[in-house]
Amino acid sequence: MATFISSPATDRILAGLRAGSFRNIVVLTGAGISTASGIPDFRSPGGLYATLQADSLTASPQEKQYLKKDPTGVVDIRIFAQNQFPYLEVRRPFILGTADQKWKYTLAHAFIGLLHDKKLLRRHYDQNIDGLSHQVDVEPSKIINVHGSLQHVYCEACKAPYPLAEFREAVRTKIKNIYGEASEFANAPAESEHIKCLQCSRPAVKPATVLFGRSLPDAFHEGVEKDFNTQENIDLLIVAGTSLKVHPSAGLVDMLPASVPRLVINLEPVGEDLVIDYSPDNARDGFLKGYCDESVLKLLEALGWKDELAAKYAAGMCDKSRATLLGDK
Ligand code: CNA
Repeated sequence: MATFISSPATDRILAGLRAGSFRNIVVLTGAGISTASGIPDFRSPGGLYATLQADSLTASPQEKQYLKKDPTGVVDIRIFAQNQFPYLEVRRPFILGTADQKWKYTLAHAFIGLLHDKKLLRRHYDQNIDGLSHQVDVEPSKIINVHGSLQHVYCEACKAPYPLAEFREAVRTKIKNIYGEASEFANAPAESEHIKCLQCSRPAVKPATVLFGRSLPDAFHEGVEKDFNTQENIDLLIVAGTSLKVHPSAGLVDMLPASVPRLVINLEPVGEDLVIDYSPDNARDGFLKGYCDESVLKLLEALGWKDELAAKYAAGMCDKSRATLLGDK
């Protein structure tokens, strides 16, 4: 259950939203806004890092050893540059599931859509690569895919693009399944085979997502310049479903004047090192502890926006979020 504890900060944020005085809202999101759709995050107990089976990967003994010690290596350029397989084998169901449009947006995505409908959304900085933020009707220029997207594919070595449909087919037919017979994508070759760049022939093709050790897209820096370094002030920052462990995106929470309130919606407190204040009497930082969808529902009810959101977004959202919204759990 989400807890909606009244505090000076949450009261101030709710009052501002009700009165329509926040018209330049920036939202920073992470994997936790998508977990209701069925996509695991990285750092929770059932997430990718905790469940990684390094021994099942096509990798050298040294690489396996490294990944056992540090599972983040699977999304790190240092491993990918020497071996394409750990990334592609781990990401195979995510790549194929996205191709099959398996996952639908959540209540949290719909809430961001509603902010946009109400002309209150200045920008959505989305660290997720699942594309769900584009399923709600938000102008593409309002969304910054901080860590890239699965919808584009390129060669990590020479940057040449690779056709999306051909890449998905190559992942289906050339990359082995490491998730057992029960996986819905179990139909796979017994051994993995490289997917090579059509231009430079190197086995470095992957979705255009940002690996650890790589720079963020220009769109991120341009957005920060437009949103954070101008006179036209952001008046509310909402941070949802992110551990705030990945920089530089996490640093956005620390780029605003102290007068700008911040609302954190997450299972646990995050960003204390970024000076988010969780003391109950602080007037700046509000905290809605619990599942994003449940906290968003409480927000919608407190604001009287629930019916408006349901009318537009209930039909298209994932089953779990729809059940939360409509109360049929
Ligand atoms: P993370 O580090 O895994 O943190 C997720 C945070 O969300 C944690 O604090 C969790 O406690 C919290 N959380 C999980 N589920 C919920 C929920 N239902 N309600 C509220 N809070 C929840 O993920 P971050 O996004 O912070 O890390 C950034 C990485 C993760 C980015 O590079 C992403 O590309 C990457 N990632 C993306 C996806 C996706 O696209 N859906 C999935 C997994 C990882």
